[in-house]
Amino acid sequence: NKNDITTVLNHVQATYAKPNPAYFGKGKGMNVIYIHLESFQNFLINYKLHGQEVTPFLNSLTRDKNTFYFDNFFHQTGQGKTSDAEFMLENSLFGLPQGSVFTTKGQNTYQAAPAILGQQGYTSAVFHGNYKTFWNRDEIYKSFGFDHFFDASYYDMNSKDVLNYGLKDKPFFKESIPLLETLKEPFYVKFITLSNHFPYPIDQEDATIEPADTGDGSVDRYFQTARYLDEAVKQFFDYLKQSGLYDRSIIILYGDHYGISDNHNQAMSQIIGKEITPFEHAQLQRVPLFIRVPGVKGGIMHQYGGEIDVLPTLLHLLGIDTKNYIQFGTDLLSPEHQQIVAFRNGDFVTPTVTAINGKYYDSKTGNPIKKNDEIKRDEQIVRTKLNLSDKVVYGDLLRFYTPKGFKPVDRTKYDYNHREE
Ligand code: GP9
Ligand code: MN
Repeated sequence: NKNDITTVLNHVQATYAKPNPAYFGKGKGMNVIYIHLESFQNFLINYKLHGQEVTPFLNSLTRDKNTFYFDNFFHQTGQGKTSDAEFMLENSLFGLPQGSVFTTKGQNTYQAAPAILGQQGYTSAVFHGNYKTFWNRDEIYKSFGFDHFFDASYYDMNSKDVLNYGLKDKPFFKESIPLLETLKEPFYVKFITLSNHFPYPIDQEDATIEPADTGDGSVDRYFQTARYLDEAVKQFFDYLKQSGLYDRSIIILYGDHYGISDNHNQAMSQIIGKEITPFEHAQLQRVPLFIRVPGVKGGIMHQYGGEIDVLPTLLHLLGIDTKNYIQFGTDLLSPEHQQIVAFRNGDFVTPTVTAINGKYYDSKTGNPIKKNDEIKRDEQIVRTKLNLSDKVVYGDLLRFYTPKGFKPVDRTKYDYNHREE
C-alpha cells in the first residue's frame, strides 16, 4: 500500500550514514569497473594448497596501496544467488525471501546505479558470457537503466572456449576488451565471470594447480577453477594498466555468494581444519570485497558489512550523496556505518554476535551466549530492514517516490537485441 512508502522513507532517513569527508567525491568522474567473482568465498584469499597460493593475484590486491580490502564482508543472497547479489549491488535493496527478484520483479520501478549514474553522464554496460535471458537479466536490466548488455551473442562461443554456464573467463575478458573500447567514458560497467561455478569443471590445459585431496570432487576442483579465475582477472588488469584505464577507474571486485554449500561440510572441515558447526558455517559466508580508488590510500578494513552496503559506499566515493535514495545499506567507509549484517533468512552477524536460528554466539570465540538487550535490538533492526525492503519490492513502492533530481527510468528506451553489422 501507498502509505508504506512513508514508513520506508522514515526508516532509511533515520538509518542514513553520512559520507566520510575523507573519502567523499575522491573518485568523482572516474569510470566504475565491477568484476563479479563467481562463487568466490573469502577463505580462498591467502589460502595455501600444496604449499602454493591459490589466488596469487587477488592476494596481491590485499597489499595494493590504493585498494581497500574488506575482510569481514558477507554475501547476503538467498535463492536468487548471482541475481540476488547483482540486485543488492545495483539497488541496495534486499533480494526476496523466496525465489529470485530478478525473475519475478523485472518490470518494477527501480532507482538503480546505472540510472543514477546515467543521469550524471555515465554510459553503463554489463558483460557476461551466458545468454541474456538467464535470470531474466534482459528484462530487469532495462528497469535498472543499463545502456548495453553484451551477452553471449557478442562473443565467440566456440566449443573449446565454452564450459558449464558459458564462455570461459579468459576468452571472456579478452573478447570484452574491444567491446569495452566502444563505450564513451565515463562508464559504469560490470563483468560477470562464470568459470568458477559449481560443480567446478575445468579443462586439463586450464588447470595450473593440483586439485585438493578431500575426495569430494567439487570441493577439490574449486581451487583449480578459482586459480583460473584469478589468472583471468590478472590478465584483464594487465590490459587496464597498459591502456591507462587503471588510473582513471574505480575497480570493485566482489564474491557473489558461497561456492561450497553445506552439503560439503565434511570436505570443508578438512580444508579449514575445524568442524563446520552452524557458527563456522555462518563465518564461511564471508566473500571478498576489494575497492580500488586511484589516488586514495587503501588498506585492510575490518568493519563488518555486506552486499547491501556497496552502492552507498560507491556513490559517496563518486561524490553523490545518497540521502534522498531508498537504500537499505550504509556506506562502509562512513563512521556511522551500521555493522549489522542481515542474512536473507533473518540470521545475522555483527562484530560481537552471530545469531543463527534463535541461538547466539560470540563472533570472536564462537562460544554460545545468552540473548541480551543488544541482541534484541539488533534482531529488531534486522527484521525491520528485511521487512521494509520486501514491502518496497513486493509493492513496487518506488513508483510512488522519486528522489530529488532523479528522472524515472523509461524501460522502452532500452533494447539488448544484438544486430550484426
Ligand atoms: C549464469 C550465472 C550463474 O549466467 O550468472 O548464476 P548462479 O547459478 O550463480 O546464480
Ligand atoms: Mn553466482
